[in-house]
Amino acid sequence: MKILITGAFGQLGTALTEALINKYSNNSVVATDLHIRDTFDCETLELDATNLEALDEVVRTHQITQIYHLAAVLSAKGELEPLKTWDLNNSTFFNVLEAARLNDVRKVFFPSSIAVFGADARNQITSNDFPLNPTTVYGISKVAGEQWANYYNIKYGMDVRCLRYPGLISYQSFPGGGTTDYAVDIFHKAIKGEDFECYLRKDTQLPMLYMDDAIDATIRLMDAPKKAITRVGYNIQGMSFSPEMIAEEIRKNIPKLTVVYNPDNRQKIAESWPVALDDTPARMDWGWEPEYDLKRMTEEMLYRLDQKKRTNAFMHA
Ligand code: VAH
Repeated sequence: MKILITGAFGQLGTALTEALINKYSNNSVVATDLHIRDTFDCETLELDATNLEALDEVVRTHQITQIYHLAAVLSAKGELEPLKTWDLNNSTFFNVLEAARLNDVRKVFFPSSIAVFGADARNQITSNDFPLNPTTVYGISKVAGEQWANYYNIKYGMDVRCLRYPGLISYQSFPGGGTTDYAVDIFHKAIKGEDFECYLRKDTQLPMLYMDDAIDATIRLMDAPKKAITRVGYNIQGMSFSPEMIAEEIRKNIPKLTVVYNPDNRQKIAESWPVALDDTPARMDWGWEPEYDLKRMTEEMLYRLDQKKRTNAFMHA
């Protein structure tokens, strides 16, 4: 087992790289990103996934057997430069698929997103088979990614699997350029006793997932026997909440938290996404079962961030 991760220093990559090292071993993981900001307890390389030759060489020389392709521009940042986002998100995934095909890498993981759906999905619990009508470049690139994954599976017998992640909430690192980033930022402000300015309306409900559950789902999906897999893209969610719902939950622990609502361009993106997802196929096919609801996730996030705050204070004392 030799796993290559692209985008290893992103919000998902940071947690997933650690989890894969713990599950397999530090010799089984090669963590890469465009810029190396720190090092994991495994081989850590600088890699530009837009460069097929460089990617092909890493796959070949490290005898990679699985690739987790996490590098991508997220929804909000992606709307600032649509064509560049389309080019980057798609050329990197093409390179991963081609490097995998040319080096007989059988298994590839591609992170899809609730962004594959459009505003017509917003008035119900969105089923896995609901029509995909994305209205962000990020969402369009995720639909294209799922379709290309299906093409390589059929044409070349590869085993590319995708999860449609909701907003991810984690304490290990900040998200970057997403529409759901508020759900992480609010915890950091609450822990510091600062007011929080929210860029979404207080009643904008979205599907969300605590990172531990996202990691569990990813590893469970990739470990599942091929015969259990009935589709390329799986809906998953842990909970569904709005800014005022998470603020209320945090106030059970930090009563003074003040939130000011100042919607910006991300409001329109959020309103084009589902309120909640039906993840029955993931539950039926490979045993998906979230552990964290809003209450437990809030308690865990506040505990972890408070721990980090105390550690930092001690380190700088
Ligand atoms: C984003 N966090 O906001 C990502 C995610 C469901 C949202 O894909 O773009």
